[in-house]
Amino acid sequence: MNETYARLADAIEWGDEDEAKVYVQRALDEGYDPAEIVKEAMSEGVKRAGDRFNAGEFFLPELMLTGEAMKAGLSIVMPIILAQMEGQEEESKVKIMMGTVEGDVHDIGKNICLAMLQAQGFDVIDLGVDNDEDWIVEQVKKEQPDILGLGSYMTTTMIHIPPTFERLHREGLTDNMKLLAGGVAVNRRWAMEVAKADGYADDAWGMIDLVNEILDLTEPSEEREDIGYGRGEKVKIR
Ligand code: B12
Repeated sequence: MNETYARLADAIEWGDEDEAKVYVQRALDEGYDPAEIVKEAMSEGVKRAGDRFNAGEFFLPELMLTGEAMKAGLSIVMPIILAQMEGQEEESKVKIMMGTVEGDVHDIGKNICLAMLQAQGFDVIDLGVDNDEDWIVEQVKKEQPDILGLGSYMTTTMIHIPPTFERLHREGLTDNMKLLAGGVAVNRRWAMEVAKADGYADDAWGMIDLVNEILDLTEPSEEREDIGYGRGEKVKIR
């Protein structure tokens, strides 16, 4: 890892908002790719903070600082990422709804996904955080999205995804809607085999590719490890 990325990862890990901004800006000034800055340096910082939490070295206040430092860094780099994406795609009528499941308030990753989907011209609906099954079903009936993405970031909340998906199937709401699962608690195998999702992506960039493939807006890619794509049929766009 280069010197600037190393400092940026440290700033996120140790929850220093000011340094996070300084090193994001420095990485940009040094010509590094904005997406790579998020994926390589910033994600490494949050991962390390999580590892320290697991090791009993960090507690909730430290995680909060890490979250704030991540947001501070993102406030500089995301507008650039979004500006690069805008105008590449036509406005689309495809509606994508996303939220986190019951008991889960981690929203930084979900918000990145939504911002990038919106920049790609999709019509996005943010369900916010901590959505219980009944609420999700009600919102799906009301908004009739083409794609629903549920995020879980903790092993204690991922259990809500399979019953919610099952219920949406049972109530006949998935004939014209695809279901995606994601978030740090979820991996591809669990999403596809246990939750029976139609798709999984391990980051926001993968999610954009996945959505485009599901909607048949791009050619199918080679078999990839970072995204999963299920049931096969394409969504019929209303
Ligand atoms: C910041 C943080 C917090 C902040 C959250 C602030 C916020 N507004 O989001 C605060 C301090 C509130 C918090 C609280 C807690 N946290 Co916390 N937190 C984190 C931390 C360090 C970073 C999360 C983050 O923002 N990552 C950065 C984003 C960009 O990455 P991402 O979320 O993975 O999102 C990307 C992809 O997953 C994907 N994606 C995201 N959503 C979706 C959805 C779909 C459908 C798809 C396809 C893709 C997709 O795209 C995103 C962008 O590329 C993680 C550690 C980690 N390794 O992630 C722990 C972590 C998630 N927290 C953890 C824990 C335990 C907690 C607490 C229980 C701590 C406590 N004792 O109170 C509470 C629970 C709060 C609750 N009820 O939800 C644990 C969970 C462990 C587990 N059991 O699984 C983790 C993993 C830390 C660890 N131990 O390793 N946390």
